[in-house]
Amino acid sequence: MINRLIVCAGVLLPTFLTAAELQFTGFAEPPAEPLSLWYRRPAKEWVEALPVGNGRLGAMVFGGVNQERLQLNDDTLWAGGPYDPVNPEAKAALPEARRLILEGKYQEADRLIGSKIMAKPLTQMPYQTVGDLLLTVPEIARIENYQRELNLDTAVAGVSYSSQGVKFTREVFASPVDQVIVVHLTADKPGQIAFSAAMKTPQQATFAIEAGDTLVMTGGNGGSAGIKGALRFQARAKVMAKGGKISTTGNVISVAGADSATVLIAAATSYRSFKDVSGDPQATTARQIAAAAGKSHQKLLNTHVTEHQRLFRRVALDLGATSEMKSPTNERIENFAKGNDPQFATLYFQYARYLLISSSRPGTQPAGLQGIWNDSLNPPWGGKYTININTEMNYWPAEACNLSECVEPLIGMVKDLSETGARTAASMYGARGWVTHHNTDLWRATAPIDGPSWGMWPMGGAWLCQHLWDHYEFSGDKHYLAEAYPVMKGAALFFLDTLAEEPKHKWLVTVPSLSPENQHPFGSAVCAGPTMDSQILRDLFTSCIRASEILKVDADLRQQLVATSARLAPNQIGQGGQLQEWLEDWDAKAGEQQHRHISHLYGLFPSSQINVFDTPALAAASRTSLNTRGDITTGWAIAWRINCWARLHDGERTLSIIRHLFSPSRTYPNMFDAHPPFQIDGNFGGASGITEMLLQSRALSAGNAKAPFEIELLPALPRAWPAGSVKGLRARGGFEIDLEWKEGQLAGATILSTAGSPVRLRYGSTTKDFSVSKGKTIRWDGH
Ligand code: FUC
Repeated sequence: MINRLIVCAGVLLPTFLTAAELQFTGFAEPPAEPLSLWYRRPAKEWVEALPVGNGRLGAMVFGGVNQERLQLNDDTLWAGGPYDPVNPEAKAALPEARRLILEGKYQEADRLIGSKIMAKPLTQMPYQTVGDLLLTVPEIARIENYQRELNLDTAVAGVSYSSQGVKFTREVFASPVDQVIVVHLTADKPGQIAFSAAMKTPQQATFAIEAGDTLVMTGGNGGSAGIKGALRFQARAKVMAKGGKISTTGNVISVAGADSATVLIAAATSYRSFKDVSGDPQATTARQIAAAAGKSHQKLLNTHVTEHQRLFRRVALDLGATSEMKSPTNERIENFAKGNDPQFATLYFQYARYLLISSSRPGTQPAGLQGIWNDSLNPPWGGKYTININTEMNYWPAEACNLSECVEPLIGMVKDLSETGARTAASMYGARGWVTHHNTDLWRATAPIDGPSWGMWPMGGAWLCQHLWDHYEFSGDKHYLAEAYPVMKGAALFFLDTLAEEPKHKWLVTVPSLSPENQHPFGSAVCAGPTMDSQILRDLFTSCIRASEILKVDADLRQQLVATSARLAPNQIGQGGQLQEWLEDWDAKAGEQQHRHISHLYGLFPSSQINVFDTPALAAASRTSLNTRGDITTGWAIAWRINCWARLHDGERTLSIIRHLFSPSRTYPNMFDAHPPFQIDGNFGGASGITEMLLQSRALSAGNAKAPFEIELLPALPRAWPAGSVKGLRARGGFEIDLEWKEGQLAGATILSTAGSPVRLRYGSTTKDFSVSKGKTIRWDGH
């Protein structure tokens, strides 16, 4: 009997079977909640473990039987301390760098930028792990019906199995309300819970036990690239048991013979802001643990679930379901491309919403390259904020997927950057306003890093400002706009002071800059006026113009922005029919024809300044560029292409690219996106792409009082999703949309106005204008 079941498991789970696991028997059923990730084996690799988080604190849950590993993160534990990396030689060297570029001497310019303009140090500070909490369970010989799951609807990770007639369960969640991670262990027979708890870390730290039941790890962060560590941190784990006995040996706490047990975990650093590290992690963690310990496990769970569902349940998606949804998640990833599993796309979409809720909440740091989940002191690319695409992509689904609050940490970071970036604008460029280049970190460093081909790009802040404007367009909240406008205006002022006239057409261009991170044919990436920069500036100036009108301020500046906008380099179509990536038609001669970045397609997505209705020739040129670039690339770059093809209304091509993303080479067993390595942007970009297939919204040209916004329904629905529904998506202009479709056609849409703006609805070639007051709904069937 047992052998037969083992063979059965072996067939289904070839990737996880090892000799040590031959003791797993039985066959767990899928969880009742369809929005769950689940597995029949514990995680071995980190990318098999399941993430929980409350925006600030994160844990990766491995679900081991003889040892549970919780790998812990605090989103303010980074290396280093407050610093300003601007190169003091940069300002004097910039005029020469500009001159060399405008004369076409790119390699000379590159060398000068490399030696005099790049930041010191040349790299920023990495995001780091707190360490692990390990719960070691006495050896269990035989495991039946093992199951490990992450319920996206409750934000609880669970493990369950039976051994020798006892059923064990483990539950882990990170409460945004109580600011602790809670681990709850139970058995269905009394006196069965036994384990030893210990902590470990690669950080410099000491360990102690307080009050006989609390592990305390106290440490300081390390330095990096010559910047000294300035943070102190503490992690605490309080062990509580019902029945049984708690004892300690060295720095280990053991529980024996208990009916159930709860472990409360808190972590904090002394970070208060990018310029203040005077916090008291000892007081914070002690207070959080004491407060949580005064509540029952059930109470902690209930408030956690209620707060999670307040955000998570705003959107419901149904793309159809097949029997494939009954398989464990790792098998669904293996089979997606060749099977028919539309519910997996729903799961991927909702997982991204779960990940954003869990990694970016009001008051926390924004989600970085790995969200908040990282087990290393030196993760890939420092686990930082790469703002030439990756951080922006993290927030692409936020507004449309009804998670506006989750954008708050990003807005907070942009405000910080407007402060540090003002220093960089003044001391590096002698300019007003503020600037950031292609990366930033916890300390809000803004000078160009890594090397001229990556860092010499002054547009990071300007692109991020688009998220500030989006936050207004989706909400219509003028009070918020009044706060955001000075930051947007500061970004614009920098360019008014630094744009240069290029000699050929007299257009105003950024210089030095580059088209992220693509080398042009002349031995460098540095250049003047790459297409993306002009597109971003057109959006930045337009949003500043609109905001100043709405707020009735800065009439003179507005005129200047209108005049400068008109002199920006236009989008151009090259000899090959492609959208030109640069000022000159260099595309066909650029070294990497299939480069992962598609920066010049910023205009198509996330911007809508190129679209199939108003600029059909540019949309066609974008299609040519996309075809040259190809579909198969890194995780995030696949996700960008998905959004672009949805904007081009090609549902079949969009789904075919989704199949590349939802495959084992780009989706790890825990559904984290694989660049590879793990980078969370692909998760968010993928969810945004699914949204764009169902709904797109854009502002129409200013002054269209009858319909300042257009919402397009089902613009890129593939044949494989013939029937379905979505509830709760949001659109620009302040709308919340439910829609249903059958046999590939719109069945009906309900549009709630939350800002009282008129709107044009579009389905296929049919459009209809509506005026609707705030709080009222429109029902439309597309005719
Ligand atoms: C950009 C990309 C890389 C990677 C890094 C974090 O530099 O070009 O592919 O995603 O960011």
